[in-house]
Amino acid sequence: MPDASHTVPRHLDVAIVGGGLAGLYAIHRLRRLGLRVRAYEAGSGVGGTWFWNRYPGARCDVESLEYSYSFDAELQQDWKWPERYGTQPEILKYVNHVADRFDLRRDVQLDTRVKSALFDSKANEWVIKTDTGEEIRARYCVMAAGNLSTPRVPDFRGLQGFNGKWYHSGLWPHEGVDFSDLRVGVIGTGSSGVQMIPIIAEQAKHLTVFQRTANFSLPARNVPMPAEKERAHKAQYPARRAAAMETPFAIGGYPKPTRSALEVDKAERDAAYESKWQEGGSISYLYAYTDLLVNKASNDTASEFVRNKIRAIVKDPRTAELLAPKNHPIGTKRLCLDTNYYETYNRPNVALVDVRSDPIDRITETGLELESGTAFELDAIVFATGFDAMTGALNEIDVATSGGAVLRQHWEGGPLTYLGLMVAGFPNMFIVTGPGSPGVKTQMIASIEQHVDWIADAIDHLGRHQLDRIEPTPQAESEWVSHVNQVADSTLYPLANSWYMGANIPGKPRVFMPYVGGFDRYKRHCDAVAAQGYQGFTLSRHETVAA
Ligand code: N01
Repeated sequence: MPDASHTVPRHLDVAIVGGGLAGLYAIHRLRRLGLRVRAYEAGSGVGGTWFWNRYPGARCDVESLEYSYSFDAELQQDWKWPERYGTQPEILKYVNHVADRFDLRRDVQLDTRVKSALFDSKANEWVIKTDTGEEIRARYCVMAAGNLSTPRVPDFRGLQGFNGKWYHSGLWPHEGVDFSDLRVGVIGTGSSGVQMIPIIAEQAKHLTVFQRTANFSLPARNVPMPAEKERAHKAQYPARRAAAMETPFAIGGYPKPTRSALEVDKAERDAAYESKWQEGGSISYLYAYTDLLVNKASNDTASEFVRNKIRAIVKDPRTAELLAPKNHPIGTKRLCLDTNYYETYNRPNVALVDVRSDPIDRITETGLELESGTAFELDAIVFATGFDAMTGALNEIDVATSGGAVLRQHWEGGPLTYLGLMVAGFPNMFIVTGPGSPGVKTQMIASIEQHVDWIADAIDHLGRHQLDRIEPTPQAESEWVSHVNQVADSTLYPLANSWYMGANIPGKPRVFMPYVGGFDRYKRHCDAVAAQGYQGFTLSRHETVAA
């Protein structure tokens, strides 16, 4: 690691934290304004999520023709996605192609973790320090550090003494892992667990899955990209992208539902669910009726349909019942997509263990032990236990101001933002797809582009009006947080203990973090705020003192 502790600070217009999909687009977009920008990335390569999450079976659960950048017409025409849903290696290849094609690499500094960001009010600059000892001074700071980028291994006793190897889905070794002939334990059955379990089961001598919460999963129905589908999609790409902007999930191609699930009889409903089940994909299923995420009785019909599918697929009735989720409505935890997930439990080398009724007590030298004393011999343990979502990455950085504000303290009771884009008391710091934004509930790249475009327009607006400081008013922030909560409370989302609520991290405040009013509504609101002269923000000019 270079020791740059004695080098002079680097001066930028915009410092970007993160070199994933958001950081890269921010470089591209902000450079076009003529700004000096640079992104700081902890990994040794670009790609963020897709750089780190290399576990077996890692694949996007949004179709690739949608889950891709829209900002360049030629890029989206040229790139050929080989399958309906991109695998991690394919998506990482795509991100690297984008970095080269738009000459972004020269402004990404790899192997550099941002440790602190202090707003120097007098100089009107963010002072950023890295683990390489560098100091960067920038007028604006864009936090593009990701929502699911702080992997979390539960605090089990004994892990350090485990004789086998252990892994976390989000920190997977680049050289891959060979589980042949091993007794493997996977802890966690969220999106990552559901994707890796069928593949590890094929390799391992024996696989034990430790499940705390059964999750709903639908078949992805991945296929090689049908040539005609690709041709038709690309022929209408701009219109399809525009149509996606008018949907709650920023994903186009699904007919808008018009009826409540309770307006039709059971036979018709089940036929609709069956057709969605055969089609594959989560949005399609949740879009079957207008009210699946807001009306518990409607949701029950969709939940029970999937539970019955699980009962039909899994041969052992006790295992099937354990896998059939009963403690949350379908869609209120992230709905998983899988390939042969439930079928995997019919394999003779796979066992499911319920760690809700009998939690994991400790990791032993040779495996793990439950509170009841039941022990499992394991050669490898995989933690598919998720992330300190949405706030983890920012809270790991010491974000503060010279006036004494500290972000961790400001967010002690849960994250507070205005539009998910800025925080009161922290001027000139923007967040991409942060808490209070719909990002994680949408096609993420669409949200990234919308957020970064909004941020770029705001910075441009300031420059054109000889202004150099923007921050939300405390009132606008508090009203937005109330609105986010009200919208969440009008849905079924709060009924689940999900990472949306911070529920997976012991001690984290239980606050519903994403905005679930829909991407379409959110975008219109952001546009209106900007059109009304950045309503809810204070824009000002500061006589700056040279550092
Ligand atoms: O993490 P998760 P993930 N003892 O938090 C369990 C995105 N993503 O990495 O539900 C036992 O969803 C925990 O149990 P519970 C996507 O947005 C996308 O799978 O808290 N178990 C849960 O089962 C996704 O939602 C893609 O009771 C423990 C699991 O670990 C997000 O990333 C693929 C435990 C964690 O599930 C996170 O997904 C992968 C403990 N002490 C990820 N602690 C695609 O695009 C936790 N668990 C397809």
